[in-house]
Amino acid sequence: KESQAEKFQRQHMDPDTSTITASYCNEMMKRRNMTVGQCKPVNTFIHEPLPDVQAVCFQRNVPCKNGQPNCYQSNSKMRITDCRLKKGSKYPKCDYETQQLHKSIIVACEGNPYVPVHFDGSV
Ligand code: PAP
Repeated sequence: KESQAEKFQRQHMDPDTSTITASYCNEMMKRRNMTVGQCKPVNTFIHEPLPDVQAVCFQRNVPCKNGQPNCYQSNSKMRITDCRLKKGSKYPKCDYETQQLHKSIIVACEGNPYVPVHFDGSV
């Protein structure tokens, strides 16, 4: 079974893509199985090395959107791509807007080893 850490990597990690095209989100949301059963409405991919993202669990502790205390904000801005379902897009035709950003990320961490399990947002 897929662990929470593996699920985070499937949903949010894409370190090696340098050129983000307009169809990036449509392709990646499908390839990473986020268009199965329903179109996941919003999702962010992170284009930085895995160790750099894992290190965020030991950076600045901030409150999570759901009020839990296990969220951390990256010291540095990271290259990310936000995928947002377009208005009027209806399953199974999941049509996403692709937006490249350079922002500080906030992740929730759990476990031993203490690793990212949820993407809480970017600031
Ligand atoms: P996403 O939030 O990163 O998009 P999602 O599929 O919602 O992915 O999974 C987030 C997981 O992080 C959830 O666990 P599960 O996969 O076993 O359902 C969720 O419980 C977990 N999690 C841990 N801490 C938090 C937190 N502070 N806020 C939200 N989710 C958290």
